[in-house]
Amino acid sequence: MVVDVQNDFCLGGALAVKDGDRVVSKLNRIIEAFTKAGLPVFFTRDWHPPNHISFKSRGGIWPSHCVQNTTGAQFHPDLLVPRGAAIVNKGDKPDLEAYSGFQGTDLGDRLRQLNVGEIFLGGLTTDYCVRESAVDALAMGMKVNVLKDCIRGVNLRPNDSERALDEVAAKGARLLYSEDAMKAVAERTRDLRPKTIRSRVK
Ligand code: VGL
Ligand code: ZN
Repeated sequence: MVVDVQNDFCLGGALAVKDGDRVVSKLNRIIEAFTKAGLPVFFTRDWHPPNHISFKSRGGIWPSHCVQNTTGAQFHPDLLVPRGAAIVNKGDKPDLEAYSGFQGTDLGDRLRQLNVGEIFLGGLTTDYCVRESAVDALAMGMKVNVLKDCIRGVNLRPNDSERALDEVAAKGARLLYSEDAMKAVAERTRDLRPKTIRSRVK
């Protein structure tokens, strides 16, 4: 699950987080590995109407960001979004804040339909959408892995990201580096690959 890797959360964006862009190349490697292994990858998008309740113009805490169909709402130009990838829009109701990719979307249903019992999570932002998505996935009973080198936070208060990770870990999420996630996924998909391909890989 790739959370909100959108221009507005990256350098020069309306709600740029420090080093937001730096998650892109690492996420691309894992997106490619999952795609090659035939594993589903979901991309969430913060997708606000121009009058969204979270904006300062309406008394919220954020500058206007990720407004539907603007450049700021587009995925980072270097993010690898495979053709036909599953994209989930959230926060698209004017009067509802929705940080989690599960809130007000069909993501939970889609994962259940695919029999997904475990997710690997990265993207932006650690202290809001990544945190809340992880919490909701845990509440659904899924095993949750947070890719700790593939996330960056807003940090309105200096330690918000750290606290967010402590919170999700306390609730049962595993925090791991993307390298180790790639190894774990390779291990577990090896036996699923057709024999002809397996022998070629050696
Ligand atoms: C987010 C702040 C405001 C996020 C969304 O994607 O984490 N953060 N809206
Ligand atoms: Zn937002």
